[in-house]
Amino acid sequence: MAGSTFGTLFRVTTAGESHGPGNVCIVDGCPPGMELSAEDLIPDLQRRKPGQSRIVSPRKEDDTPEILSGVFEGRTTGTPIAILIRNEDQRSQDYGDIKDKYRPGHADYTFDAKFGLRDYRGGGRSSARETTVRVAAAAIAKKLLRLTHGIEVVGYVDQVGELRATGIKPEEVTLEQVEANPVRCPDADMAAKMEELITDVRKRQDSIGGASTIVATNVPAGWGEPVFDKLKADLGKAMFSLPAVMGVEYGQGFGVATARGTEHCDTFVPDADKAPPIGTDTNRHGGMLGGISSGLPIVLRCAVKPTSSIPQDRPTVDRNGKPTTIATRGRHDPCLLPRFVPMGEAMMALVLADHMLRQRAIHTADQSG
Ligand code: EPS
Repeated sequence: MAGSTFGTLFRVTTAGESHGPGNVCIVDGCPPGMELSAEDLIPDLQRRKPGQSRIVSPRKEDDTPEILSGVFEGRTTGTPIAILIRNEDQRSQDYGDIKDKYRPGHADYTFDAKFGLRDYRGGGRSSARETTVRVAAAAIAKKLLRLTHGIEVVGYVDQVGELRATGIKPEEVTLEQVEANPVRCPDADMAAKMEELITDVRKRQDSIGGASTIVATNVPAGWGEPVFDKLKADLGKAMFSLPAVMGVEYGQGFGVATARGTEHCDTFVPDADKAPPIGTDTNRHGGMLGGISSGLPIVLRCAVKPTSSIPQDRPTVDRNGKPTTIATRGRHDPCLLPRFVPMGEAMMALVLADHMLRQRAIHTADQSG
């Protein structure tokens, strides 16, 4: 399926649209013998689903996953794991008006340009609804990474519009801090301001962008495949495959453009907690050197654009290029960031699970990695 499969050894294929009967994924490559049930998938699906707070889409979905294959007597069998999540609260009539028009800034136009037709209901396959099954698949990846290496992947919101939480230490952020407020910003004071801003933007029938940092701790040194499948290349592809992501940076990120080498390059130091026993005193490199993990936390940050579906009337054109106006009715997120966090974590976990298996594959003889 062109473009719908991700990963090499830990491989995920998704199918489904926002207003069809449901979304499915097939996870191929999960090693046999790992305890797994639908319960393992639920916590992250609950964090991702719409209707969870007053600052996200009010669409009501349970997002209860059904595991259809690949698990026997509570353990993975090593065969493909199929997961189904049904759509339950579609309101396709909301989209009747935009059937032949293009939302500014939306994939409506490019889907039509590509396929010559599109499922216009709720954004079809370009909808964030598709990420349900990615998050389900990644819950398996997260469990595998935790059990084998103690790896934790945690994301958070650090910017909404002009409000930026500075001073957060990425590697110290806990899931509990992130989940303590509906914005998912671990700085509680800033989270309250961000929530107010999102509420205000929604009242004005507008939307707002922001940024999210995703961190993986305990990733051993050595993961990533030079040259085309470097960890930073695969993570970049993973993040850019999510709806609305416009930028990805690692560590010091775009700050490197003004940095001197003497300021940017982290100094190697002995670190007895690592194998090999080497670390760096700072982490401006974002946990990857040469696209290979260094043993330091992997830190990436995504810039996410404001939701393109806005209820205000705006100028656009129809399918024939004739000027008209458009207002989107649907139940849209005024800010994508709070629900972006589990999606970003999911893509990071899928990449890491894939590279864990790839590292294992090249070290079968010496059993390291
Ligand atoms: C979305 C539009 C909205 C959101 C949807 C993402 O869909 P609808 O208008 O049908 O309510 O609710 O998010 C989800 C349903 C979800 O599960 O994430 C979009 O255009 O991306």
